[in-house]
Formats: sequence, structure tokens, C-alpha cells
Amino acid sequence: MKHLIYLLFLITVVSCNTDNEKYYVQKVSFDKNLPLAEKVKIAAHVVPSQKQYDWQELEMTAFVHFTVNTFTDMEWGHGDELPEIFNPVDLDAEQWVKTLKDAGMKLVILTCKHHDGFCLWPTKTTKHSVASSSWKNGKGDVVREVKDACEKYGMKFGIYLSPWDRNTVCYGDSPAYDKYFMEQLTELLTNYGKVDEVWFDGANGEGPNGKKQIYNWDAYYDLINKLQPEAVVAIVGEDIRWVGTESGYARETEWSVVALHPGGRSEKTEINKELKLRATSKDLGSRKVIEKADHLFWYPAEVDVSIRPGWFYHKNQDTHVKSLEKLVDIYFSSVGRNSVLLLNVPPDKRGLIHETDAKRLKEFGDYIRNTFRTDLTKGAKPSERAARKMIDVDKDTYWHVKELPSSVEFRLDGKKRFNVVMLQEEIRKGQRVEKFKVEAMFDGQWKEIISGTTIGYKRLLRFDRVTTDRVRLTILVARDGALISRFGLFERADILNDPTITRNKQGEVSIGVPGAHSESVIKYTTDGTDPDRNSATYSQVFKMPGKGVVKARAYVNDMKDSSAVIVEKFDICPEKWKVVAFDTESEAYPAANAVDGDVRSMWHTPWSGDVKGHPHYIVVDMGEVLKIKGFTYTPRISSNKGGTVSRYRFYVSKDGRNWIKVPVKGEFSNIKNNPIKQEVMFGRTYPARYFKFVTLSDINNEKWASVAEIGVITE
Ligand code: FUL
Repeated sequence: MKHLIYLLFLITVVSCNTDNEKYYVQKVSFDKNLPLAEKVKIAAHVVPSQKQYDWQELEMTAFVHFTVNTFTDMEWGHGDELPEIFNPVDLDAEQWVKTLKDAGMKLVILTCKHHDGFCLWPTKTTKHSVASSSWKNGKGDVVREVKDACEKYGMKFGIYLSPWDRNTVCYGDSPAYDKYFMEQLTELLTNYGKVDEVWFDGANGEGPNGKKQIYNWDAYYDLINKLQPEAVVAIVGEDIRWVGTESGYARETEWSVVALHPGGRSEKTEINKELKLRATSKDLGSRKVIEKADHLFWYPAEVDVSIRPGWFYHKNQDTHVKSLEKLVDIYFSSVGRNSVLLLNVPPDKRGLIHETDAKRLKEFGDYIRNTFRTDLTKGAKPSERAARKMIDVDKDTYWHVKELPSSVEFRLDGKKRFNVVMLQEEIRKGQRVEKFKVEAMFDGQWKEIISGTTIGYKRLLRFDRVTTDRVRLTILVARDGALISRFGLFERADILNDPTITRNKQGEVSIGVPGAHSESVIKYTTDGTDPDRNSATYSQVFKMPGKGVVKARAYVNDMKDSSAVIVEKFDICPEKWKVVAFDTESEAYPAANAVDGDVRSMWHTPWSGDVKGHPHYIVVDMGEVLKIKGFTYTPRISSNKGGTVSRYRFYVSKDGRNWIKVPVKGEFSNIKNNPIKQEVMFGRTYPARYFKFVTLSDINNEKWASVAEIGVITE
């Protein structure tokens, strides 16, 4: 039966005839042994469905993570939280939606239920919801308030409903949980008007009974199709693909036509395994991949990333809201790489978007609007008449390139200064370009200013400012010609970067400003006040071995313009610390690196050959008895995350002989997808001179462990 459904799914390729060309909407299958050239031609004609195209045009969308975690300071709730703790007394969904809209977002996705199982609407399916909370005496409905606000401000609305549920006892009891989940889905898809996106998280673990669920994806998709046929289904869905990281960056070469089989159906797992493809694979759609495939999908990427280190609000991250420079970099690396940005902004305990985030979002929205306000190709004269269609205002017209390589020159309307190129393909006729370059004329010579691989819906490229009146675009390689609908040139302003504050093992603090303004004047304080023009000027490293706070602000233009105030809180530095015991270490990455005050070095246990597995341990002597109330774990910072610890135990001792096991849950939530510094609070204080960190597993279920840095939080 399953095979039959699968066959039907592949064969019912919807193709339509426009320009006497054959197009394949969303999917196509073909003979595996077709010559590559023919397969590539087919790939060029795979196109998005209408709802996929409409979604792609949104470009910027917002995520709102909000639940009991907001009140427990967790990233993954265990499902045992008391509903009473949920009490956002000042909740103002209009403030959320308006702030997000002003930042340029077009759609808002709310975590209606996260892994903890707590429902933000008064569901009939469980008592674990807002109806049992103190908020509005149990009469509130966050989903309703957000949807109403979206209606008011003309924003699209999406729901996140976590399949993984750590609260309900029926989780893992497959048919019973399917029913439970579909009832929740039905409530959300019938009681709140139009829903534009349904987001199914791939994160999946055990329920409260230790059981794992086998989901009936077919039934879930059928239900959505019946209740909200216009909604796109993301991540474990067939319309939108997870880009593969939570860092904010799409691939340099990002295809929307991929061989990765979408969705959660069981057949998909087999097919993807055979092709060795996962959402995280480096390459999903190159000719090399197509060569092995017998099917292709229009399955575009969505880049989900949080404006803060965590997905949920944590007070101690108020000082780590992403800088404007970082958000802009993310924009160019997501929207500018053929993807849709899904930026998370988590409301705080009051139920408001925090002032710092709101301010940053406004700066971000203004920056993007200002950058793209004036297209400098306006009034330009192309060397080929048809190429005018790339610089007109009509987005439905395009320059059709049939012979390759093909160039077109633009004589700009006078000398122009720019540092951004925008390119768009008419993706309703397929994604085709594989290689292009842009040149500019300087003193009678053509010089390449930038080149790239894929374009897709939109490609944005940054480079150092140039001034010229002649530019040339060349499409070098494409799949069956190319259809370019937009060529734009823009100038973006330099951004004054926020300062970075770091401290070494000896407790020496240094402050710097990365990027274009490294020569700016840095003002700083250590007394908790915000630095201004009159504060001390930073000129050299200074000592701060104990607990303390450093605040810094950079000034440029004769002290007229300044960066945001950056705050770094330090605990005791590891100057006197010694690693006194550990089970194993590798030559290049000794255990001592875990307490050297430098996140760039790490302790890594041996990984090749027949190596010892978990548990691994490390014992640190802090040289004096301290009152500690928590500890921190910083995972390795390289893109290879091997050995990153996911489960652990933590012990403290006054003498290094008698140990107390600290009763913590022992899980670094979501560390696989979002490997940020972890802070674990004990809930009480322990006097300790020694601590022992024991690893139980790593994120890939491998035998090894890695630690960039481990520290304590003192009273
Ligand atoms: C992940 C989840 O586990 C995180 O908590 C967050 O919701 C993120 C968007 O997806 O898989």
C-alpha cells in the first residue's frame, strides 16, 4: 500500500505548458539512467507551486518562541512545569507584531506548543495549557491575541506545533498520540482563521514514559490539506526545507531544486539514505547529486535563527542580542542566498519584546530599507535591448539568455558608487544559473568585481565600494539557458561594529572593534554604569581576575556617532585553576585547554581507532574554596561540532575526595542545532574547591567528548 501511495506521489507530476515548454510543479521523477544532460534539462524546469512562490516572496519572516520556558529559564522544558508559572502580566501581542512588521517581517510564526507540551491556547486536549495558568485567571489565549494582532497589522500568521511532546502520557503510544496531536492541529487550523505556514520541528526525543513516537505524517498532511490548503508546511513538511543550521547562514550555492526527499513520510528516509542526503548535507542539488537521482523536488530553504543566543528569552542574554552588523550579515547570507529568513524574537516574562531587541530590530529594518531604496541601475542603457527587462520595475519580465556564456553591458546614468549587486531569476520558470560574474570598467579596463554560483529567487553580493559608469553581467553556466528578472546595484552604509570584550586565563581584559572602524575610540566602565564620552578611554589590557562587569561603547566621527553599549559579565577567572585528573586526552587537544580561558582551544578525547567511550571526566582544582551556584560549558567553536556534550553529570568537593553529586537534569537542550555557551544553575550554593564534569553522551552518539571551556558561576 505504502509503495502504491509513493508511486502515485511521484508519477502525478503536474506539468503545464507555457511557451511550449514543459514545467514540473514541485516534483518530478525520471529514469535513473537518463543521460546527465537530459536530467539537468529536467531540473531546469522544476518550478514552485503557487503557495511556495508566494512564501518565497515574503523574504523576511519572524518566529516567536514563548512558553513556560520563558518563566523557567530553559530552552527545552521537561513537560513537568506547573502551568501556574505562566503569567506574562503585561502581554501585548500588538507590540510584538508591530515591532516585527516595522523590522520588515511579513509573517509571524508562534510556538503554540513547544517540546514541553504546554499549549498557548485553551485546548480541549489537555489541562497543560494557558487555561490552567495564572495569566488572565486562565481565561487568556495567546494564539488568539497574536492572530488578532496579525490581522490588525496585515501580517501573515503561522503556527509551530511541536510533534515531540514531553508532557502527555500518550506520547509514544502511536495511534493515541496521533489522535491527540491531530486534535490540537484541528483546533489551531479551524478556530483562528487563515493560517499561512505550519512548522513541524524535527527535534524529537522521548516522552514522559521514555517512549518514542512513530508519527503518522500522511494523516497530518492530509488534515492540513483539508483544513488550510493554502498553508505551506515547513521543516518536517513537503513545501519548505530546513537550511540545515540554526546559525543564520544559507549555503553559498543554494539550490531550490534538490534531490533531498521532503517531509516525514517513511519512504523518504529510505530514499535519502540511498542518496546519502540530509537537510544538513553540503550539496543537495548540484549536477553530481542529480546524476545519481531519479527524482527532484522544488524544496526551498528557510533560515531559522534567533536574535539572541537562545530561542527563548533569558534575562542573562539581554546583553547578547545580535549586533546590527551580525543581523545584516545574516540578511545577506539568507535572503541574499536564495532563502527566506525566519528570525526569532522571544518575548520576555512580562510578555513584551524586550527594549534592546526592539531597538535592534528597528535599526535592522531601517538599514535594509535604506540600502535598497535607490537602485543605481535606474536610467542605465543596456547593450542589448531585451536586457532592459532586468532593470525595469516590472518583476514579471526577464532577460532570456539562450546562448551561454552571454554578457550584457550597462552604461549607467553617470558615475555611480556601489558595493552591492542584486540578481533575481524568474523562478516560476525554474532555477537555472550555476555561475555568473559582474565586471566594472575602470580607466578603460574591465575588471571583475564579484562572481557567484547560484542565483535563484534572489542573490545579493557585497564587495568593497567601486565607482564606475559601466558594468557588465555575464551568465557563464546555466541549466538550459537563464531567465534573469532583476539586476540591481546599491550602496550600503558601513556599520560601526559593536566592541568585543574578552578576558584571558590571567584575568586580563581586552576590548576591540572588529571591521571597518577598528580605529574608533572605545569608552568603557567597570562600575556597572553605561559608558559615555566622559568615561575612561580604553588603550590597553587591564586586569579583572574576579567577578565583575565591563561595559564598552565605540565612538567615531569625532565622537558624534557611537555603537551600542556592549556588556560582558565575568565570573572568577581560571588563573589558579589546575586540571588534576581526567580519563583521557588527545595529543593536540589536552585536558588543560578546558580551563585556559581561551575558547579557541579545546580538550578533545581521542577519536580515531579503538577509543574509550563515555563517560569521560575532568577534575578541576580551583585553588581555593568558592561558593558556587552553577557552571558553564562552552562547546568547541569550529564548524565541526564533534564531541559536543549533550548529557552530563556534575560533582563538587571541598577536598577532592568526598564528592557531592549536584542534582541537575543533566541535559544541554538543543545543543546539537544551537551549540552556544551553556549556563546551568544549581538552585542553591555549594562550597567547593574541586569540581568534576562527567560526560554521558555527545550530540552524534559518538565515543568522544570535546570542551572548549568549562567555568563556574559563583555566588
Ligand atoms: C529546534 C528546537 O529544538 C528548538 O528549541 C527551537 O524551537 C528551534 C526552532 O528548533 O529544533
